[in-house]
Amino acid sequence: MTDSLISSAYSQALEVIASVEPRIAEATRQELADQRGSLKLIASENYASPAVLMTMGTWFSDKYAEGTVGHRFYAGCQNVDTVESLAAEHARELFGAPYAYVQPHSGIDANLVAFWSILANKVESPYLEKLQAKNVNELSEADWETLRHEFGNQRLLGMSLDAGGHLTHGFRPNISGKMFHQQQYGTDPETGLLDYDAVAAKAREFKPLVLVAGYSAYPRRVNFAKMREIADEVGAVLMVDMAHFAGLVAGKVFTGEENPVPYAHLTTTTTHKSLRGPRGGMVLAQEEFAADVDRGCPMVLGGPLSHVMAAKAVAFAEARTPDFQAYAQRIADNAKSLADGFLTRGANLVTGGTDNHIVLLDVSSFGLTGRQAESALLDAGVVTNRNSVPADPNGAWYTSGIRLGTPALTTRGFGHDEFDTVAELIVDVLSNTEAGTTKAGGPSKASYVLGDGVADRVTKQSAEMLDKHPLYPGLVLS
Ligand code: DSN
Repeated sequence: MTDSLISSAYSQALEVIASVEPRIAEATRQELADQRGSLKLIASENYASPAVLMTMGTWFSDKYAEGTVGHRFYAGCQNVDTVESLAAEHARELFGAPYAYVQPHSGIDANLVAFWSILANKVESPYLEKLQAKNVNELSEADWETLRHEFGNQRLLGMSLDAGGHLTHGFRPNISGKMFHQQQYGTDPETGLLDYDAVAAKAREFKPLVLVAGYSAYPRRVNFAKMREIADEVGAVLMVDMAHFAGLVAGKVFTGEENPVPYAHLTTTTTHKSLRGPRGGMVLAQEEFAADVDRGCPMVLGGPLSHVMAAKAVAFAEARTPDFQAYAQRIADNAKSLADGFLTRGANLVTGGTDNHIVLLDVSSFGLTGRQAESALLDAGVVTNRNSVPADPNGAWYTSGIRLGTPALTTRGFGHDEFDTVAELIVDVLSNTEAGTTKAGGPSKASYVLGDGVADRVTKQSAEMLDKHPLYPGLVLS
């Protein structure tokens, strides 16, 4: 029954779209076919449920609702209030957080809201008091200049991009690396693992206002109790970006000191990665930051995406089920199978393995850059993304690594044996790819030559697994 409802709803929706712009309907059909027919191993992607996807396609998209529940800058927000309250309530319960702000449109927005609330809460300035008291007109140009200086002169310590941190954790070219004086901590050069003593030493020396923990390419768990100890010792605010592993927190795979929510002053996340919700962001906060986070819109954000907040509520309702907990555990188990599959075939993994959802494969032993490896794999229907490895000699564009993640294929039902086969197929492609040359005949970091017949061989083996675990199995488009 549900399958036929979903099939007919999407078939009819595509007819409606085609009547206005057939090329968009066609691209939408093609995207489903492409996703169904490839091995999706991008660690930050997943497949949301039809209920989550459908919730995003409604007239809530048409409503402006700047402000917060009950305090909007627009009339007629009673239904948006219902949606936002429910999404926040589900999020608080799911993560055991005192406060949840579900308006951010993306992860970077969530981090900007968190930065704003830390500055607004912690920077001691008489000018800021005036601003918060809404006596904005009392501020002279000189006052504004002082305020800008005070806000713009704070320190942030985050994990470096090549060690697995994120752009928004103080990477120089990102706004976070410009709005703060920043320093970065890395990982141990021998093991690739976080060295808490080294982080603490750096924090003691640098005395940041904000200590950022969390990662987008670090294949290991983090002890957030230790990170909080470091923050407390130097008087910093601990902000954890759990965008990548929120599903593992919600699914109770990361518990105790591996669960950031009780330890962080502010925890930010996206909702579409391992959490398997709609594309969006969220901030969880301890009470002392709630009022400042609540002013994220309009201080930092534009009007909330009410249709996406509704879909967040649906996704959080899904994530509190035993089924989701079992799914989250399978994500971690499957990552281990994938890592073991590489190790038994002699490949190099950053940190030598994984205990989360990420496997970071160093492709330099194959004589390739990450860019060459990514392209050759794509030719064989394996969708990945190139990624820096610590102290990467090829920089952030060409890189020396391939980042792989298990959330998406785990959603399709792939298990231990299939992930071992995925490792075998990837090693097959990379062992049979050679670095190419530039037009002038020199060594190239981008061009590559994939051996004859490899793509066909790998695609055929993938198809057997993909057919066994179809994406949206009941969805048939007419
Ligand atoms: N784009 C996300 C990722 O791939 O990790 C983070 O911004």
